Amino acid sequence: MKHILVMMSGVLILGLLTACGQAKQPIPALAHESQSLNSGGQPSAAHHEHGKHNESGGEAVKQKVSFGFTSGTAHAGNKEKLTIRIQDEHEAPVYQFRVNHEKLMHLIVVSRDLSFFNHIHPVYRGKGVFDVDLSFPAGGDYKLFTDFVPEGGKPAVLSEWVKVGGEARPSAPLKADSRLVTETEGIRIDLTLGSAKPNQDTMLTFRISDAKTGRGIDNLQPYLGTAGHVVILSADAEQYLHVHPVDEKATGPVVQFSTSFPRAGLYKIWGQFQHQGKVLTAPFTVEVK
Ligand SMILES: [Cu+2]
Repeated sequence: MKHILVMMSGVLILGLLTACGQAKQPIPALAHESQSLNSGGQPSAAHHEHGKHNESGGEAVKQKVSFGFTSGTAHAGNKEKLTIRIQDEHEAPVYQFRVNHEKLMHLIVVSRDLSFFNHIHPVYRGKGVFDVDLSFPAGGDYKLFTDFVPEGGKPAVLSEWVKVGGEARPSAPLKADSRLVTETEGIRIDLTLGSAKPNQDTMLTFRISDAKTGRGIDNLQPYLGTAGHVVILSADAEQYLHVHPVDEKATGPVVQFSTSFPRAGLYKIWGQFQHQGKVLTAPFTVEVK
């Protein structure tokens, strides 16, 4: 249980941080502040992976995120402006971020039942503050994950739950797909999972084809600088993985990702690819035994 609490902290142990030693500035309080709890040098629940490469180690520096809505409280169906503030352990802003897959920050938004998924890119306004317009389909709890690389530091994923007002939708309990196939924009995407055992390398193989003809699509475009992106969340949204292809220059019909699931249970997987200017998002639910 303690382990899980540590993972819920939404704070990563990170490498060297260039913003250290910056003068403290008064920071307006924002809602949903994620406090740092993690100090044990444990790998966090969040992993950012490139092929089989895992980032870890380095000098421990804590960072935290605060999320706030300009409207005060977000409401379903409205266009909301979300402000994201990244601070170091002394509550000084983190000033510099590295471009990672063409963006300074990636934001993943999911509903509690993981039926809703959004991957967007906040704009950097300086002094550790990003903002982005977004909207929520229904009232309820949503988890926000910011994915970024502080200059001179390690890739970070900080997350927090936020409440959204408005009528809630009945939540759909997650269950493993009987067939790992989905269709979007006239494109069929099949997923084949290698033997998925907790903490063992597993290959995710996506095959992208024309839904009508079955012909393999071999002219995928790079999406954010690589052949595809995969985001994986455990059913409780505590385990977050962002994986990039083994061959970042692949153009289809097959794109492979290597990862490992941290423990047994249900996971939702979103594969994202780009074809003819359109981003294809393919959701799957799998069970790791
Ligand atoms: Cu992104």
